[in-house]
Amino acid sequence: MWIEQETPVQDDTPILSETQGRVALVRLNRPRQMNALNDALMDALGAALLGFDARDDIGVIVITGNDKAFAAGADIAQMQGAGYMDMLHSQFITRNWETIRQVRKPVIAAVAGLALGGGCELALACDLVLAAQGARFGLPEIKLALLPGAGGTQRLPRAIGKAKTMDMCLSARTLSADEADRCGLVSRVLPDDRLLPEALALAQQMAAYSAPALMAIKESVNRAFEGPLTEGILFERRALYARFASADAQEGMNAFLERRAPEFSHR
Ligand code: CO8
Repeated sequence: MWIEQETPVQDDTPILSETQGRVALVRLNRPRQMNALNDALMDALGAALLGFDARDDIGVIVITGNDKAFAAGADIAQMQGAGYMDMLHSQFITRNWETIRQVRKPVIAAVAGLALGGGCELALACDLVLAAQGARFGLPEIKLALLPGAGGTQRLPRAIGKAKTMDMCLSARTLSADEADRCGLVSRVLPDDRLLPEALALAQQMAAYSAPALMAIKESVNRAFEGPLTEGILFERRALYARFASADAQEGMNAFLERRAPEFSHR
């Protein structure tokens, strides 16, 4: 039985996690602070993601928040009073956000409520973003005289283009789920009460596919954002060739031709 969708009771645990089958669900759990992303939460999230990524019995990870907030951004109370040297020496953001980039398995963000600032950037760092109809996305750092610092100015234009990114970052305008969907920030929009069930069902569907094939696709798609097209195409071709060394690809093709369901060993 998965954690219910309503706002969980806050305790000292900044994230809650559980597994069912080959799917791990990680819930951000600072409801009284709208899931503001302090160090304790980001440390715990990074550890959970890397832990699930290392497990052979987990294929897909889902990150969610609660009905009101996926996450309302960096914890402003934690940042208040910090100076440049504090940021520099403590490697603010770098110290506990880079873990997300190390995760090789697919990560789905299931976003209800507000995804603001670092919360929006966290969703952008995931591979698929499923949004509840009532979700809102924004980068309101300009209101604090700050700027998005966890990839927002870099990942967002790659996802939705310069015009919408400038609007969001310079005016702090938030996007509805439907507008975010039209822009390409969101993979799918779902009725509010269907968000988590649909996200988990999608995760179960994906987790039944070959894990190394999923990882190869994720790695290859991410290459599209990191270098020239020629290099990306070459990387993709090599990744395809490598699939032919896998038991799963042989099984997938055999099963198709034998008109039966494949039995993947995730090898
Ligand atoms: N940090 C800390 N506490 C927060 C945050 C936050 N980002 N957002 C909300 N809270 C707290 C409030 O202080 C309040 O606490 P309390 O009850 O103790 O006073 C509680 O959550 C509820 O908030 P509100 O009373 O304000 O609730 P409303 O429904 O009226 O408003 C909003 C909700 C719209 C989310 C509003 O709280 C808000 O605007 N929050 C700030 C959003 C924001 O500016 N986010 C960007 C932060 S900067 C950032 O993310 C930089 C990114 C850098 C990378 C990330 C590094 C970790």
